[in-house]
Amino acid sequence: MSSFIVLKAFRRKNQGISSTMLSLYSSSTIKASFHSSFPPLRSSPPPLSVGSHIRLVKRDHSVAAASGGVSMSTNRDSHGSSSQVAEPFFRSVLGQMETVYLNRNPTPRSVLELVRSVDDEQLCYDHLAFRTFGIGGYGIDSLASFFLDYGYTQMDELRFPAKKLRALWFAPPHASAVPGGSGVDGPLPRVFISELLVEQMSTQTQDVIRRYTETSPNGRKYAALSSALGSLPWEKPLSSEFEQLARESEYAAWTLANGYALNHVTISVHRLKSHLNKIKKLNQFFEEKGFKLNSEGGVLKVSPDGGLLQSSTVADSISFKFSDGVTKSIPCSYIEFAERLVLPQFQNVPESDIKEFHRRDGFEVGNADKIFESTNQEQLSRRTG
Ligand code: OOG
Ligand code: NI
Repeated sequence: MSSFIVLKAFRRKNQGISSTMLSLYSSSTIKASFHSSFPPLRSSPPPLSVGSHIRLVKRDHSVAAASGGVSMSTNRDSHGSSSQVAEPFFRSVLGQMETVYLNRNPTPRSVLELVRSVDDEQLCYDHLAFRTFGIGGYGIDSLASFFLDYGYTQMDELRFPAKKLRALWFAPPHASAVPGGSGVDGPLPRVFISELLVEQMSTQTQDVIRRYTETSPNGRKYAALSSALGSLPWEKPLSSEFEQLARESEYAAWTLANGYALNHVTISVHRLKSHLNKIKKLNQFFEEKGFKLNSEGGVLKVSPDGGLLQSSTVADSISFKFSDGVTKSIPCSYIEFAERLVLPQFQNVPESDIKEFHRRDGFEVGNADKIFESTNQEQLSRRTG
């Protein structure tokens, strides 16, 4: 048994006798839970990068202690044993979120069709992304609870002070994907949820957001349902209120009108099998076909470590009927591409043995900051180059 132990403390509201439970994770459990595709148990811990240890601690909200010999462990990830939402149900909710998204957004629909026409093997989603209002219980947590109940784990926080946003991403549990399954039937995607720091907005903007969230305070309990149905959990706004928000924050206006609807899905580029499995080739392919890619800071967004490469289309517009009867064309959703390169410590692993955990994980503030602009009016009204 390994000497690395993570002590996890969590509270259970509905438990009468013991309100606090401690569970101990041995490193082998961590290996299984740290990423969906860690290899079978090995006698030594996996070669974690410096940042990984910190992430583990953060991820479990726990205290890491180096004390050996404790064999009590809970494998939250073993199939079905502790997930509090059944897999078929979980996947069908994701499928409904995707259906709403595909019905509203023709560009993501054609992008997916085109990729499938070239690459007819498995198409995997790297992540799903959502936006929220960080106020009155409507923030990240309102939607995250659905993913946490399925066994997702909270990972890093990203901050965007200029945009008055913060985000968290969540790693999927180790789940037995349908072999060869694509999209929501494939390997479970990461989840990226952001929230507007509402208290930092002007009083006029806060007033509008509070008006909608406070008059439907229980809407926050149905975030996942709202997303799967594509219905706002609050009343339809006035066009003037949408305009008021749009002047201050494009994100705020988007969220007021689109609510919990899927903001984008991201195609896992490196997991494609054709020549499109290099993001530069994929970008070129779509630009040649006349698709408009988000050009903010350059079409290709590269993390400082060089390992995470991202690009995205510009959001589609949708005709939205406001409560005052005014109909406007407003930004809806987009599709993203992400290529994760093999980490330096795994450079000598044979290509056929490369798994997702060998690659750059997580997100990058600098990339994300520019990807947010995919729904910005400036990008939408840009002419194709
Ligand atoms: C999210 C933008 C950031 C990423 O992968 O870094 C992002 C959004 O537009 O809501 O998707
Ligand atoms: Ni994204």
